Amino acid sequence: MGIFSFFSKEKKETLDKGLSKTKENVFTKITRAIAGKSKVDDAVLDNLEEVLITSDVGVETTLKIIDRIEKRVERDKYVTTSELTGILRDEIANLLTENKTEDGEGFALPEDKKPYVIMVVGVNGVGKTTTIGKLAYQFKKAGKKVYLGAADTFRAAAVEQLVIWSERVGVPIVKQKMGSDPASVAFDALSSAKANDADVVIIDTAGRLHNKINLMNELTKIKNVMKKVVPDAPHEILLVLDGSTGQNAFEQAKQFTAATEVNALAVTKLDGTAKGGVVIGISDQFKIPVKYIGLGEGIEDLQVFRKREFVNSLFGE
Ligand SMILES: Nc1nc2c(ncn2[C@@H]2O[C@H](COP(=O)(O)OP(=O)(O)OP(=O)(O)O)[C@@H](O)[C@H]2O)c(=O)[nH]1
Ligand SMILES: [Mg+2]
Repeated sequence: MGIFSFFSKEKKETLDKGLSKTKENVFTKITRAIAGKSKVDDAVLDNLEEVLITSDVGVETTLKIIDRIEKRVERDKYVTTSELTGILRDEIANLLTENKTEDGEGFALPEDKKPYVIMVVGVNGVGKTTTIGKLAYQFKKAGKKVYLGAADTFRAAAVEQLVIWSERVGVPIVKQKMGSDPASVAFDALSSAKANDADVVIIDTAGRLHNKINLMNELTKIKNVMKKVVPDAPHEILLVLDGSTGQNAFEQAKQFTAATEVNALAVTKLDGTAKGGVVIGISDQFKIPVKYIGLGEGIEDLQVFRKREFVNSLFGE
């Protein structure tokens, strides 16, 4: 695979390390669920169901997984409990990769959309600005010309935070003063990006406004203004979710996808949480692909979500 090997040893280490708490949690529970049992029977399956639900996989996805394992146990007659994690890993990976979107190949951008416009949305504190910084770094590393737009004008610190990322990565940023119209910042950012022949422009937005209706109206306004510069923009509306909030992330995904045309998801803060199972549920239940996962605060700690590698890392290979 040479230079096109997207899953290097370093990336695997970051993933394994990031998911270690979730992994530990899941393994401890599974060990408890099969204690004293040599064979996978109904009682073990009941326990397993509880393990998955309490690991934030979500009820619907858990039931699908249990159903698959039940079928397998029926087919194979005698399944030992020592085979269980291997089976779990296979069945979850199969479930996620069946009839679903392909995994992304690295941090790629479509060639025919220039500038490719990414609008980043999500409630406050989930990791939007950080994800933008990490994404900008990856795109730049891939040789792309990147522009940032600081359309979170709600707080002064928000603009400053994105300025710091722009300096760290070494990419231009378009900003105005705090309190200015976010749509106007987006307009300027897209205009500059277009005039300078940029490949990609990433727009930060506020997660907190006076209320939810305001927030949604503002996002609509930003979107509409973008179209004046790039008619088919935004190409990507990336919803950022904080994985460490578990089922809450699920709820946010439901609400946002109902209110805006989100077409990509990023799940952050998977390091330092035992709730990483939530990615499995989100990936299974939303038609929108999980494109990126956040595994730390560092510039390198964003990865393209690859289903099988994720499951392999979680359940050991
Ligand atoms: N451990 C960890 N921390 C993260 C990750 N992503 C973001 N953070 C941290 O989460 C905090 C909030 O991140 P921000 O990027 O400021 O979140 P935001 O969505 O832009 O927040 P607002 O602008 O207030 O809406 C920061 O301290 C980040 O360093 C991650 O993947 N892992
Ligand atoms: Mg922010």
